[in-house]
Amino acid sequence: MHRVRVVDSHTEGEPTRVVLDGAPDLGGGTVAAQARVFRERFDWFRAAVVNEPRGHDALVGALVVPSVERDTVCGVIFFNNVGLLNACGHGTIGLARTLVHTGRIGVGRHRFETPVGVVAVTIDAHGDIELDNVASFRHELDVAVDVELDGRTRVMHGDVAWGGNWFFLVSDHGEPIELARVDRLTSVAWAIRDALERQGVTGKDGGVIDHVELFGPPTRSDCDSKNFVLCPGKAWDRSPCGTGTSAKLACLVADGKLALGAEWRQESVIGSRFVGRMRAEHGAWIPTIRGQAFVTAESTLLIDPGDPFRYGFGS
Ligand code: PYC
Repeated sequence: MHRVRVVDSHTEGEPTRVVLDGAPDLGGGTVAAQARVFRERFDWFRAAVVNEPRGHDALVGALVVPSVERDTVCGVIFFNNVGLLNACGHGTIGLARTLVHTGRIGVGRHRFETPVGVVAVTIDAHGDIELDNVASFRHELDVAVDVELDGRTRVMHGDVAWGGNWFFLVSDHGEPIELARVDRLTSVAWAIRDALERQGVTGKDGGVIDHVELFGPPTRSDCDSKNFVLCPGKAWDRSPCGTGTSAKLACLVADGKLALGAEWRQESVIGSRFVGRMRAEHGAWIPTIRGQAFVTAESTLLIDPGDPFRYGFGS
């Protein structure tokens, strides 16, 4: 029996499963190098940890690995129902909350190595966690895409931006951002993703835009905007998405709509919230995202060699 020790949490509603023990040895080196080994040789482990029958489509995994960057607590590789993520904002906040829970870190500032750079968290005594994300930027402004939806073609516009993952940020989709409408929002965002692929719209250096973010007016009086974020495996983010909010901040600052240091309060489709702000550092823009995470389970996953569905199904 293969045993995998995990701690589950949610960050503003979006679940994270941190793998603490029982993962395959990825051979050390940088976290980016370990992520390549994970992708090429151990996809079965990814599927076993986050997919059915032990997980579900919205669950994001976080594999704790050794790191090489100076002063880092550890490395982390995020993954979801279809593959590896470059980075994950809600997942980093969930990782920090989990490591507080296990006693590995406490109140203060801590650095983690990810495949796309070093990120840091600051944990305060009240439970809020602030993430200093990787440098974020807008790559392209107001790109028109022909979206095939409801049997016709609609032109929509969006910005291409990086916040640790590649995002297409759309405001002229015409859809109310409501929890009761997530199936419709998923169809719209997926159709936009198809259009990006058909038209060859990518991030810098051909980076695949695998997250689509739809914006609308906030429902909460203490927020500036509400979003719906569709992730690469067609699951929607319950939180406002840490990397997605970072990409949004980059666009707002580039447009002159948000001053450096000013707060942006991003509501999610379920009504949770991240508070973000941007600062300039060494010629780059570094977003800070604040939110809360809560531990929901400590468990040991069992992978039985005799179980025909031990790695899930369909992949
Ligand atoms: O919070 O960055 C994030 C994220 C990415 C995918 C799901 N959540």
